[in-house]
Amino acid sequence: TEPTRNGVVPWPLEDAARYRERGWWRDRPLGEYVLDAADRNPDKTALVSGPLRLTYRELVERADAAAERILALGLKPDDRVLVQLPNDWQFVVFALACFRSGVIPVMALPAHRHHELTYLAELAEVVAIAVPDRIKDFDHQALAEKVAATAPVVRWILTTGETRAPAISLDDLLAAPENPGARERIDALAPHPDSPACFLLSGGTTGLPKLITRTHNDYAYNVVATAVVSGLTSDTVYLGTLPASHNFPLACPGVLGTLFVGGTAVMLPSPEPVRGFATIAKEKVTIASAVPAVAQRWIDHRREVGAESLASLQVLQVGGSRMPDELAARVRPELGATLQQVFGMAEGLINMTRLDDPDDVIVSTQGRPVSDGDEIRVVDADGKDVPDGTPGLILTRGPYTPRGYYRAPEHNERAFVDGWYGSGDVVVRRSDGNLVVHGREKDLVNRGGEKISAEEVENIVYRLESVELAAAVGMPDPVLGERLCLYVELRPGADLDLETVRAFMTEEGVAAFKLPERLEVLDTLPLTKVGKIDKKLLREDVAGKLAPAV
Ligand code: J2J
Repeated sequence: TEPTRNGVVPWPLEDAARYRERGWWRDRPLGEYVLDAADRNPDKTALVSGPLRLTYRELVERADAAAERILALGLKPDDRVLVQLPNDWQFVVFALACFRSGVIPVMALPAHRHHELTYLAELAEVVAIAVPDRIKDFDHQALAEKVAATAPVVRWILTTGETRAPAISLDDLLAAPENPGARERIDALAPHPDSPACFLLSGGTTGLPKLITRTHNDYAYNVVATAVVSGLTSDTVYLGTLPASHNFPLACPGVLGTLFVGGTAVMLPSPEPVRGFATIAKEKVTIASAVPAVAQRWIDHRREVGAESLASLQVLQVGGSRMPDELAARVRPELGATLQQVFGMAEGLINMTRLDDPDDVIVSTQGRPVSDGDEIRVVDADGKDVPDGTPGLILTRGPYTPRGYYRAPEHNERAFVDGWYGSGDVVVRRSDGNLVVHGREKDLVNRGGEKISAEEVENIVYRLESVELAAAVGMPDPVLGERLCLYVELRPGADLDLETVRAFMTEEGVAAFKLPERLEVLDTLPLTKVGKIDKKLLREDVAGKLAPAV
């Protein structure tokens, strides 16, 4: 193997050689694919966001001008920037400027607060933070200032909208250039295709999320392979409503896939159906992606408003958490679109149902890998392969599945075995190759697609003096699939209620989606034979309490 390049755990040389030979790695940085699309059709609309529409020419001119401006500011190729931008044009132009200049965006979520951002800023040693001025009544610029104060490497805060000194206006950095001529100069800086294009956050199980380095080579192939399977063409109009820093809307095929093929990407900050449907009708959206809870809301909304507004929608991609078969069966009849189930992970592997699969596959499986280069094993607890039809843990490796997390050698030893990444998902492989997700053996709660690490929540809750023992578990929820329930055992004489826990976690700067939604106080938490808290029992306990009384 080669030495690590900027935190990337390298693929073994023979695998890398095969990936190149097969044409999966094309040794081109991400930005070039978008420039190609722009050269083919410069006047086509590339990006729509609220009132703003950018053609391909305008998009790449802005991105290259922005690349020059951020370099002039003092950022250098391979520097990391923490990006916490909502789904708006600035996200896309800034990401593209980073890909062009070799500056590496670290993809944080708008929901993150100082607990998450401080950690990410320090781990990735970011030199800048890009935030909106505010979202609703939350002041993101103040948040960025707070993070910068504790992370000494941060030199710049870049803010959209109303910018207060010392922050710098991101809107100015991303503005249309007066003299569009940056392209050749930026071309000359083309990042090495094996260097990181961006850092994604793992929906991991450890105390704090791991960072996933995605190289230009691997990520471009992720985009290209999924764009083929999702049938993207230059006629595609893609609606991005999930937070664009998630792998799914960003690159599976998402916004990047759309821009690679010369389609139109439409950004919406929320999947709320009234505006969502109006946007689909106005822009003649052909494909959108959603988590199951959003698909459910759209189906409910469509019952109220009729079908007209969705006439253009051909494909609805759904993934992030397990879609119940009953819900999957309603997509085609009620929304008039082909359902594409997506079982993916920011760590790489993407499975998708094919658009022309039989109904049975589309409705009751989570699809199969998008690339011939994806290798999959399904194994038992001892790591032995199980036959098709038998549930087991999925292991995977391939041309767009990195071989390790950023700066996490110890964790990598457990999560990657001989290059095989174990996501902790329990799946059944059918004889036709399609996977069905049965459950998981990892300690996280999947709240409608947002992943919550139980350990992360517990670590914070242990800071409460009243808490002797804590266990965060998932409880079933009809809409989100799961929500977070916190079990605690208290110190003698102490008491605690849910509001106190939530207020404390908010004070600690934890993203709101990680706050427990139910608290159970027990005299003693049940332990397993080896003395660990018996979470299986707790999950059953809360599920029993929630089940409707017969
Ligand atoms: C069951 N569980 C699923 C599905 C993901 C596309 C789609 C999703 C993600 C994503 C992504 C699931 N049914 N259809 O990155 O590009 C759970 C699994 C998996 C974890 C990964 C993409 N689709 N999951 O959700 O990195 O447990 O990526 O291991 O956030 O989500 O989470 P994440």
